[in-house]
Amino acid sequence: TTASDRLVIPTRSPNNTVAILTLNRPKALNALSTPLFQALNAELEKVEEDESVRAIVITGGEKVFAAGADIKEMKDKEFAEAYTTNFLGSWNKIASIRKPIIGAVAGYALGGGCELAMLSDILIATPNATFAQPEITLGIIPGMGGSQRLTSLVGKARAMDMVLTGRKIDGVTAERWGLVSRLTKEGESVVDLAVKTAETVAGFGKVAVQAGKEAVNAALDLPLEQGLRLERRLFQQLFATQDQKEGMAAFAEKRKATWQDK
Ligand code: CO8
Repeated sequence: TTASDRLVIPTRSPNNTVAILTLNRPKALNALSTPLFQALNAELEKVEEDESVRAIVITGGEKVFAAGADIKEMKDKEFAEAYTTNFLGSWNKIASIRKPIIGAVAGYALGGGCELAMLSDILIATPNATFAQPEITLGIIPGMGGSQRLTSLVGKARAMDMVLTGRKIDGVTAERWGLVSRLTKEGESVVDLAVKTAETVAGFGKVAVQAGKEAVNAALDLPLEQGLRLERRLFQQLFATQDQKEGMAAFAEKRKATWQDK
């Protein structure tokens, strides 16, 4: 296979610390077929295990993120098969990745594409990107967090509006609603901005970064009291790391910290 028939193309940032995974099914607007998801999961597993990777960018490039699950693949599915083979259940893999994931969205992020984008830890988009949960127009509903994560991110009224009307929102609105944290400026590449952001994260100690990700994600799952307890525990545990000693010594000595990842 050549690079152009790979469904997910893995590359690296110039300093090698950021793995960039580019969805590559342009003729189908990166529709998320089972083979594409298998390829993405395989790449995620590789980069999760690779010590040199400190942050991950997931993108479809500068034109389209993903126009949803593959409708042609789903069209004739029956309940028994979908249920017993756990159809699309492996999409959840990405939620178990401990390294920080930065999503870079240009163009369509629809249905499963919007849900995949929301699974990023930090989401970056172009102002004219398109986010929607159009499943209702196909006689279904979101299946990978579009009714759950979206509601935590944007609140009930907006999530209900998107899920029940299939309404499209642009990147500017997505940023205003809190789905996206940064927008590209005129002429700026969304992948470059995501890589730059990923490099910033990759420049910090691995232990603290992982703890920060774990703690923020806990806020979406746990009641406040339990979330605060988890945060406090992780916070206190970081005082057992050399990176805490180094980070604070570097501040006192007015120099840049050198992280040990331990
Ligand atoms: N699945 C399969 N093929 C697709 C998809 C898709 N989701 N989206 C686009 N394509 C294909 C088109 O069929 C077309 O192929 P061909 O050239 O062979 O006809 C090619 O991509 C280009 O698309 P268009 O010609 O339609 O391009 P346009 O620029 O005219 O339109 C749109 C772009 C508006 C994005 C349009 O393609 C569209 O509406 N696509 C479908 C969007 C959609 O409804 N997505 C939601 C899918 S449902 C879903 O994601 C459920 C997720 C549940 C997750 C469950 C996990 C457990």
